[in-house]
Amino acid sequence: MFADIFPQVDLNQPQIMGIVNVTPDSFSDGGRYTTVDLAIKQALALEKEGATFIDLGGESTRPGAEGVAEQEELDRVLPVLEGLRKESAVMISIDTSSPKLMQEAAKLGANLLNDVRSFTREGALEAAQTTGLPVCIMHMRGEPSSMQQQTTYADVVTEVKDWLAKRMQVCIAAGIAEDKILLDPGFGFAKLLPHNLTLLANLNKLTSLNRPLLVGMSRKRMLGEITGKPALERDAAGIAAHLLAAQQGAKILRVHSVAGLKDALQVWQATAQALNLTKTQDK
Ligand code: YH5
Repeated sequence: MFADIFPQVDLNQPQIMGIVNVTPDSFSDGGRYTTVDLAIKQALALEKEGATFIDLGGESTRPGAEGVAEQEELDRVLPVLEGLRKESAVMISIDTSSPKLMQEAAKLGANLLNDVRSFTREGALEAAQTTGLPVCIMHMRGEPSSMQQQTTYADVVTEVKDWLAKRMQVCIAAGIAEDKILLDPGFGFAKLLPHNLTLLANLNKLTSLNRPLLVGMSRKRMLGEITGKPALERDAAGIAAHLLAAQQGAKILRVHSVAGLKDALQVWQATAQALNLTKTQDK
């Protein structure tokens, strides 16, 4: 159903996307080298654990975060992309809203443009279209700095679904092929815990948009609110949440910690295979 979007990756099976944040550098040249090198090492380690995608981001979009200067974002992300591309054939996703970074990243061999602002910045839609790369559009309201002041929904599942359908049509009208679009409900973006839980419980309803679903809940506040645990102790909760998403048809699972989720998916897939064998024996 979702053949041929990415070379060598079958989106009919759930895939794991490992998150690599290219964190702020120290001002010394040595600091920048270290940051780039560490980010590449982190990406290769996540690939070894089972990630088929790496999401590279140079801007914090957590609730309340302010934007980063565009040139600084380019300076953070591009050296990591260039270095990782030399060392690995892993699918590289670029988490950015910057049209300039989208275009430069495409030249350096990026495989996916992942924009939490869904290509709404001036020139972003055109930039994305020009690259010819697949794009992920994600539900959000406003900006990360203000989104948690816009959390009123009558029916969150229907509103997110209709918003994604509309935004997909805007992308198609701008010349982006429908079969290059991925969709994401945007867990934690302009949403409170009940909205996030309702979306997770009803994620299967988004599959009728007939596009691959990407989801990211890793270490987010919703998992903290459920478990009472701080960010770095939320990975087990994240495994459960992403497995629930995969069972409802999510195809790319965006996480900080890959190995545990890989195991969980293998247990599910082995069990599903056994169920098929049982059904065959039954008839
Ligand atoms: C996403 O859902 N999220 S950046 C706050 C946290 C932890 C994690 C500790 N980019 C998504 O991961 N791209 C981000 O509190 C994304 N979908 C897509 N497609 C936010 C993030 C995070 C924020």
